[in-house]
Amino acid sequence: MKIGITCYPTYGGSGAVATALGLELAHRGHEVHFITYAMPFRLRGYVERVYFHEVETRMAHYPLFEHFPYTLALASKQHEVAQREGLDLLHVHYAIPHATTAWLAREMLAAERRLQVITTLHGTDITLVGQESSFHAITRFSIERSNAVTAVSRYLAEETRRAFQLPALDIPVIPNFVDLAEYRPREDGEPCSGLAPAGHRVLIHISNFREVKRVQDVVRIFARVRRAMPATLLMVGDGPDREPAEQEARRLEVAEDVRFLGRLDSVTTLLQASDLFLLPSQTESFGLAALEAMACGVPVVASRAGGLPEVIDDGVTGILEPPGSVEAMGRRAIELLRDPVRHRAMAAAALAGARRYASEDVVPAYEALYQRVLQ
Ligand code: GMT
Repeated sequence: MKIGITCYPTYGGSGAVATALGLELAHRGHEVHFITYAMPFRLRGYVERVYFHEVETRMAHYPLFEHFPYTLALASKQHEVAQREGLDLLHVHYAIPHATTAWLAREMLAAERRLQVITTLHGTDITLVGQESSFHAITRFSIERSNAVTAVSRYLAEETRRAFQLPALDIPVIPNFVDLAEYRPREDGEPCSGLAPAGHRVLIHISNFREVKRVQDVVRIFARVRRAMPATLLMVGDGPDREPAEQEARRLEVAEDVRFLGRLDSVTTLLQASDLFLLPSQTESFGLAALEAMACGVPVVASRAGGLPEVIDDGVTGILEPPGSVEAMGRRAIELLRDPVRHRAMAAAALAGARRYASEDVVPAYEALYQRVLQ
């Protein structure tokens, strides 16, 4: 098949999933065309059957456009690539604006031939952006006009039907997936990372530091752990709440043991060096970063919110507490870290839990959906 993929190329779960999917599909013999404004952050170097088409984000010397109409440029590029490369389908990740521009591209091509549009919903496109009054109607419209819509968790499928009053809409759940060859526990004998002083337990958080991630809670949970034992917190990523998190670390007098590492493309070595992953988000449709941690044998302390309970089994593969319950998350993290036998058992269960989401088992579900839509 010839598949066009549009996603946000920046640091975030939906772009990571879309890129991993494209690479897996190419590996399985399909031709994949990424259409977006920058090279997706996990797409690096030449890969056979993978192409990147850059969308313009500005126009020189045209003062009328105070705000460049990126969505129109994207729709035009999707149409152009679909026509020139003979794409069978456009698979767009994150509804706004990608499902809308894909619909436009399909309409532009309609006189010549059919182009199928598949939209994968990832989370905040439904739970935050799509429910803003300025986007609600167009999100609903674009979802309804897609030839197929998938969601990354049962929670998100249900929330979509509820928020857009589409009770009968078929939304197959195709969960996020992980490459178990890349995300795997550190093997005995592999060198340690030297990320923390000897004797320190290592806690880690990875995100885009947006409000929904509650990164200050990450620091608060860590501060409790730090008072109980020597520990280091690795903060990976960047975004609007990085500065407040740094301030919180100083206020709680743990700044010395919190390392802000910024955005990193590859996080496997860091995960492999960690004892706990912290994800106390307000909500999470799935929690891809949690899955990647589990695949490295790292138990996750997370919020009992959104789709996280579908990924993490409380008390077995990780710890779940309501969003904002810093005290309970900190207490249970300390109990776990103080009990090496339980920690080992939970790490092994986390790894086993992650195996349910192996890329080789999940990617064929997308291929089957493409085939169904194309018939
Ligand atoms: O979580 C983010 O801030 C990034 C966002 C995205 O769209 O890039 O992530 C969403 O999609 C991920 C991939 O499907 C999910 O694993 C995340 O849970 C989801 N984020 C939220 O629902 C907050």
